[in-house]
Amino acid sequence: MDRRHFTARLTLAGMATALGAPIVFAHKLPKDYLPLALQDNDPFTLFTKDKEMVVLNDRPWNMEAKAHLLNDRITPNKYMFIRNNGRIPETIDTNTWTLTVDGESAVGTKTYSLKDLKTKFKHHTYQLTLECGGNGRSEFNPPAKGNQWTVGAVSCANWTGIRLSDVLKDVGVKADAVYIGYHAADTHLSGDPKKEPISRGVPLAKAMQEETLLAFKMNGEDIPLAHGHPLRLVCGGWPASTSGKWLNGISIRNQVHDGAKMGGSSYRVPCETVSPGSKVDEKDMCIIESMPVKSLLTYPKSGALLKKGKNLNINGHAWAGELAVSKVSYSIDFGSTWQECQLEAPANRLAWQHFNATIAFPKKGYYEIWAQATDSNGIAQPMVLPGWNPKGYLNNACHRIAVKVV
Ligand SMILES: Nc1nc2c(c(=O)[nH]1)N[C@H]1C(S)=C(S)[C@@H](COP(=O)(O)O)O[C@H]1N2
Ligand SMILES: [Mo]
Repeated sequence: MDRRHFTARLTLAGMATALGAPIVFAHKLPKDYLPLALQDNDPFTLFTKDKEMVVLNDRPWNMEAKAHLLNDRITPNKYMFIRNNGRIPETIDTNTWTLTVDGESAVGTKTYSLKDLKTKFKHHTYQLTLECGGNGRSEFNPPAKGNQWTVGAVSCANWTGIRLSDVLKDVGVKADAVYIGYHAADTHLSGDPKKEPISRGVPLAKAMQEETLLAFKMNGEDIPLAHGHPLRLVCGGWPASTSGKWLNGISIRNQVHDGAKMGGSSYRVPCETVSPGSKVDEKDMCIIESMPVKSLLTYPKSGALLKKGKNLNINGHAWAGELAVSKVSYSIDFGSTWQECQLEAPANRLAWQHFNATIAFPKKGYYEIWAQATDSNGIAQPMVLPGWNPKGYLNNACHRIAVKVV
């Protein structure tokens, strides 16, 4: 794992961010000397992640959770997946950080300091589900290139910030605006400063939703470096690629935003179902918007042993993009029969919903528990893989865990 590549390029400010404290005698620090606390660092320490998290790539850093690590009602940082397209910015100075709004803005280009944003606009907190569009990619066949996410590229944290709509109203959105695009401070893997690693966006209607935030806090604290410190766009329920980290710009567009990773097969799927392995023309690809209904069994851990005669309490979360989840069921007979779970209402729109059930097993032996969620439009998760697509997005097949009754 090439962690030196990350730490050796750190500036003093970058080191202080990674250390979580300023280096008091920084002016005495020998040139090219890496502080011990960073030398000993593995990505888990560096990003304060649990050691059970799984690293999928180190250039750029990508890390996912295992299902049982996501059992908390609100995902703590240590279990939150990391998905980066480029290099994490090395120098973050919150005193000089700005957000520039340009494009179809009535007042023209306007720049806000972090302080302006925090003091000028009202603060709001929401629990927002963020799932990578590629979560579940590892199951597709023929396989798709990219991080081989299993089930752990999803989180639901408490995000605090200001409404993007308040800022858009502050500049005034011109009548021909239809979309917004984000710009961020991470850098392209090639090192080319003119290239953005990713610059995606959402239609104006999504940007104007009350839950769409410019966030500066996650779970009550400054957003951790890997998750977009000091400012992040958060668009709950949509592919998490629309939630730009290290945000420094918003462009109001009079056309669909055409930044990096908006075209081709990036975060787009065939508009109509295609047979696995097909080549799909660019013009037949559609941008992923609201994520599909999905659920995750977070307790027990797959492979659990249970004493015969004991009941098993299972629990997990379910989410459905812009929609709510109306029902979650479980099966212990490979989908032949289903029982309904208890399902809680979401803390707010776009937050995942918790479910639980108590299962009595008929006799000793091997079982699988399958969970299936249904959205408020009556659409349920498929039991097997949904439609194949070139980049392996949107796998919302039912999650399954194994249990042995002994
Ligand atoms: N600036 C920037 N924002 C970004 C990305 C990125 O690489 N750079 N990755 C996106 C993708 S593809 C995902 S899935 C989410 C991951 O968010 P997380 O790392 O906080 O879990 O961030 C999104 N926002
Ligand atoms: Mo993603």
